[in-house]
Amino acid sequence: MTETIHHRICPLCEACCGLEIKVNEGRVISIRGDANDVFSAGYICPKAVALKDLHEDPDRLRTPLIKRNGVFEEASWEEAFAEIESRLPPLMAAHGRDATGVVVGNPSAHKIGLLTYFGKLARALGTQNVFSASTLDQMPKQLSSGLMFGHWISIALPDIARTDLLLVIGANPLASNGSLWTVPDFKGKAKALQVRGGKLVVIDPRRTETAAVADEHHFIRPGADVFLLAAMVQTLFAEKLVRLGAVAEWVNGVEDVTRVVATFTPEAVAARCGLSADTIRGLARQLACTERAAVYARIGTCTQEYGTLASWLVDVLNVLTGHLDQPGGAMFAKAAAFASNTAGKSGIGKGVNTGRHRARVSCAPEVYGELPMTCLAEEIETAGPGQIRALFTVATNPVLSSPNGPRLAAALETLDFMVSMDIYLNETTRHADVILPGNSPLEEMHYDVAFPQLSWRNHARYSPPVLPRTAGAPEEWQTLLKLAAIARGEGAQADANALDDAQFAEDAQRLAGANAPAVIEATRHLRGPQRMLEVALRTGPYGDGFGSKPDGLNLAKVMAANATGGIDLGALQPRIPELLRTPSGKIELAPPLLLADMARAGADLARPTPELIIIGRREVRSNNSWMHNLPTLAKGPFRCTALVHPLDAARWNLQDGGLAHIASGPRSIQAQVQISAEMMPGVVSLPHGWGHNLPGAQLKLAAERPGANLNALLDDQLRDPLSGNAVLGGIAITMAMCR
Ligand SMILES: Nc1nc2c(c(=O)[nH]1)N[C@H]1C(S)=C(S)[C@@H](COP(=O)(O)OP(=O)(O)OC[C@H]3O[C@@H](n4cnc5c(=O)[nH]c(N)nc54)[C@H](O)[C@@H]3O)O[C@H]1N2
Ligand SMILES: Nc1nc2c(c(=O)[nH]1)N[C@H]1C(S)=C(S)[C@@H](COP(=O)(O)OP(=O)(O)OC[C@H]3O[C@@H](n4cnc5c(=O)[nH]c(N)nc54)[C@H](O)[C@@H]3O)O[C@H]1N2
Ligand code: SF4
Ligand SMILES: [Mo]
Repeated sequence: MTETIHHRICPLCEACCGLEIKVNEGRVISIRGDANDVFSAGYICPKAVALKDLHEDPDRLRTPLIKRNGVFEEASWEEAFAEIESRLPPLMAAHGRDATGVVVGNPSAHKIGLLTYFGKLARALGTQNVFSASTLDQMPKQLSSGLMFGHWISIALPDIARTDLLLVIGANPLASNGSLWTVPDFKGKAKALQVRGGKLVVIDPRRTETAAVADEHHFIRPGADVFLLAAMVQTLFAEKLVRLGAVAEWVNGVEDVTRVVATFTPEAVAARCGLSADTIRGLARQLACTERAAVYARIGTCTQEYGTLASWLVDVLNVLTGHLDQPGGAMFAKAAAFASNTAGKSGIGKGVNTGRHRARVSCAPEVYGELPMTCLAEEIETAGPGQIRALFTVATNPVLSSPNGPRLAAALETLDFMVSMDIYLNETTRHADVILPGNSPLEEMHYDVAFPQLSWRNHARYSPPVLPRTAGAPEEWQTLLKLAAIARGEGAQADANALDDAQFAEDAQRLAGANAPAVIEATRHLRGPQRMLEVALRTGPYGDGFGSKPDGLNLAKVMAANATGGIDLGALQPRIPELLRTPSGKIELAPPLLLADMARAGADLARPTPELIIIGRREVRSNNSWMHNLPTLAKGPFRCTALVHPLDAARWNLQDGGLAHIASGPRSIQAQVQISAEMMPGVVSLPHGWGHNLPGAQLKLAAERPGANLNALLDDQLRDPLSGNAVLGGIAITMAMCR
């Protein structure tokens, strides 16, 4: 066999870099950046190379496992589905649909099959117990964007190629490679901004890798972003710096915002923020007085008690300074496929609602059909109608990734039945009765469903499979369809492709109405996500309209461009009012739900700051909880360390390299101390996703240096009440050396 070259989008983080992968005799021999990629131009980070390790990892599951008498045994796919069929329907018959629950995790956003078919399983179960990593992450931004612009995917992102001032709050794209913002090579783009005379300003309780390359960095007390942002908005009004610019005629609610921020003067918030009033005013003035400027905020501002308010105020700033939807400001992508904010009537819509149902135990409102992940344990533990007895987990590891992981682990043990779709026997899936493995990303075709909606530039890139699939292994969308069929009582025998044809016929009817027969006929040669992609591309904003716009895109054209780096669809373009889907057809600057919540923040302004608090951290060679078993990433210095400022180390007698006991309320962990002047005094930083020392997991390499589980320390009862998002930082702790 000869060497072949393949082009594939990296599925390991939101940057979606184009890779060039060389294969010989069925083995990957090299992975590097694809210099011809129209979107990422050759950029990669060290994780890309680990795709080879992931593919070859001896611990990666390749066959289903069934637990019998407490021991996992390898099983055929038929046996695994038969086991599920024998156990799930009787449970549903006895206890009802809400006795089931389903959790979906982060890697599903990087697999088209999981993303486009997960909903079919959730619908077939018919349960209100739907959970995802979104409520450990970006739900506040989804909610604030939905309330302001009418759709959760309408998230404004910096037009970095043309901006002259970028204010980054609670994000570290140099380590994370960007989030809710697909921007490969942030560092190169930030450098270009500086070369053309622009400025990068970072606000973070740690002098991060991003802060280190910035022109200005300001420490902020964790959790205080809502106050900083409100005071910046207040400054704009007080100093008459408000300028709505091009979107002026599309903005509702400016007066309400003026009123609600009135008491949040820079002086009033300074102490709580740990920033001087002058600094806060200066930030507002810079933003207002720079022609092309944008505010971008991410997980540090979402995973806190006022996550939705902070996410909202970021866009309030972008609107009030005339930077929303303007070149060089905060703009909206227009994706070629699956772009809900291009569907239906242009410029107006139903808007969004929350609380259509509520969590049984906590009464937390549903948001976009989901309940807070931090409600999962209590929904399993608490007896009564609707108690979760059977759980599906799909590409998620909440025992490590969700606050109070040990409580959740104990709860999972009490389930009557648990099925995990995952590639590892890990801290979460060890609790399952059946594990159904997904395929290596190299074995599947891919097209990003979510990230082109959040990209720094519009593009369409398709990746064919690089390597053949293990014989007999279904694709993950086929597994989801089989599980859905079992949940509907149709049994395990049904053929996944036949199920797909039937479902597609229904979908086509819904989407294309009278044209459904023509759409079905035109896509007869395709199946699964590939068929959905063809329909999405052709009916999308750049599509050929199934022939009505012959120059437009279709799957064949996008596939053909794989060899040449994909299709570039140009720089971001203004999209207001076309993008709006609010009932008013306006930008809702002052949604009542958010205005009302400002009183909660106001009442909290004077709360004293604890002496020592903990926040999270990301490292470029790690990814949430599941890449610590890959040799290329696991080597090198130990990364799960608690960064402590020298003053705090002296005060609490903490020694560099030593093991410290960290306690918060009744919970505690032990972590290695690393003294670092990068930290704001009084703030400790520890990465999440570690703690690979739990019995029953099969992660040989990760277990050698397990690290500490930050989420064993965090309180699962702390949430942003509007979005249901977990609070993952700003938690009071005490620290002392272990003896
Ligand atoms: N304290 C703290 N906790 C956090 C965070 C934080 O900043 N601080 N961050 C939060 C954020 S932003 C997120 S997104 C969540 C992530 O939390 P999760 O959604 O739970 O994601 P991971 O921890 O990455 O676990 C991914 C799981 O998917 C499996 N997997 C990987 N690839 C595949 C595949 O191709 N198919 C299948 N079926 N399974 C696969 C892995 O084996 C693993 O079990 O963590 C959150 N938790
Ligand atoms: N290498 C790597 N890349 C990743 C991941 C990973 O685990 N590893 N995870 C991926 C996922 S799932 C996501 S969601 C993204 C997240 O992407 P980012 O949002 O860029 O995530 P972080 O790197 O954790 O940066 C968050 C920053 O917020 C700061 N911070 C903490 N609390 C506060 C606060 O209260 N206020 C302010 N202003 N700042 C605060 C932290 O110090 C940190 O620097 O990264 C993705 N990319
Ligand atoms: S930054 Fe790294 S992990 Fe993220 S997509 Fe690019 S190569 Fe993959
Ligand atoms: Mo995330």
